[in-house]
Amino acid sequence: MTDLERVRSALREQRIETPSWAYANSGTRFKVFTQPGVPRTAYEKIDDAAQVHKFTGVAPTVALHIPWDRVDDYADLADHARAQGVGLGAINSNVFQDDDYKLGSVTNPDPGIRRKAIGHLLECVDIMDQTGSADLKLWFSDGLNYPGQDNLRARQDRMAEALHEVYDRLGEHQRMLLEYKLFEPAFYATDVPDWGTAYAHCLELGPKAQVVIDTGHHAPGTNIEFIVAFLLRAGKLGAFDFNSRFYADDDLMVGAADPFQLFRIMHEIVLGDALSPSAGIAFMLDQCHNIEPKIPAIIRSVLNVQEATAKALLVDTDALATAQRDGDVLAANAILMDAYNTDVRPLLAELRADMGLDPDPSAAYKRSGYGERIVRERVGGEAAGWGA
Ligand code: AOS
Ligand code: ZN
Ligand code: ZN
Repeated sequence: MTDLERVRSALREQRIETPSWAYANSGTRFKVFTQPGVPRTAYEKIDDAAQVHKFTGVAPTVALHIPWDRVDDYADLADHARAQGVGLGAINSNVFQDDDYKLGSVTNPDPGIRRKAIGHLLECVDIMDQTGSADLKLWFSDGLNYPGQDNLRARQDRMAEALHEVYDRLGEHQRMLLEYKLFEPAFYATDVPDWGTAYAHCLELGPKAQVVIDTGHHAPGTNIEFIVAFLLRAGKLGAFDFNSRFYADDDLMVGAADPFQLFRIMHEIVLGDALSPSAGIAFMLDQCHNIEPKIPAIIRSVLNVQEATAKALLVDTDALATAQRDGDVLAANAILMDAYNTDVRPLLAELRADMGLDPDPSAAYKRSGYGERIVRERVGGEAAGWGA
């Protein structure tokens, strides 16, 4: 296989999972801007996700969020997805949107509230059994606003206890993906604030527990590709939540704020041989499109991830290893920058044509008329949950 064939086949194999909530209305704490044509049900969110896959060819699964995507019959939802040409992906739990969780969910000082939260997480595993999903994605908003508010160490014990109970419920082919976030909604201390904490809990739990890196969940200036390299080496990187941030957890389209960072992340993925679906890393988007149309924004994000991946695949790794061994700092950096500065759009357009797709997914989606059709046919969209 020539180098270019290797690049093409890796790109053809790439899989990006889109989040159901990115298709619905969302906003900030100040305002949820409703858009005409947004999905009213989980079924319609899947229909929209299917459009993204139809035009990009690399987004065959959609992540669900419980309770936002609660339905009576999850097997039926999975059948619906299959009929649209997509599958159901990770199940995202929600222990942050209930009055009971004001002081925390699984780390709450009240054992009754902890029980309720764990009950929800176990219910999510029941749902996975019905949808055939392999991944339970956990993000906890648990934390403190004021020093002294609760016992930091006791909260770690409660977290570990809850995670253990849920871990023990996982089926043979299911895993737990633990997401960390520096701050928000807690502003003094978060119970899973960073990759180190998530890693330590996952290590204690066992092989079915892995860390999720949400690219918007770090302090400014954090070297995310270092975290990628570290977790990959330890076999503890489970998934990404891709998005862009300028300030905090902005949830903007991935690759919009810092395409170079996305490239550096994908370079570590390529070096770690972790791009192929068989490597088991879930490349998910976690975005909210508050002012831009949703399906085109998700298509844009998928294309941005593809472009960063293509550039990462173009890095001459042999030459890079030689330059690194020789201590040739400038040559090594130039090799990386050469790949980053390559315009990969023609390569991707050609690849899409080979895959029987339109070379320009954004234009093809626009031409399809789907956007106008959903505006005509859907009245009264539901909010994704944030600030709703
Ligand atoms: C929250 O900030 C996180 O990014 C989670 O991934 C969250 O669960 C997701 O955005 C929607 O559920
Ligand atoms: Zn996330
Ligand atoms: Zn987030």
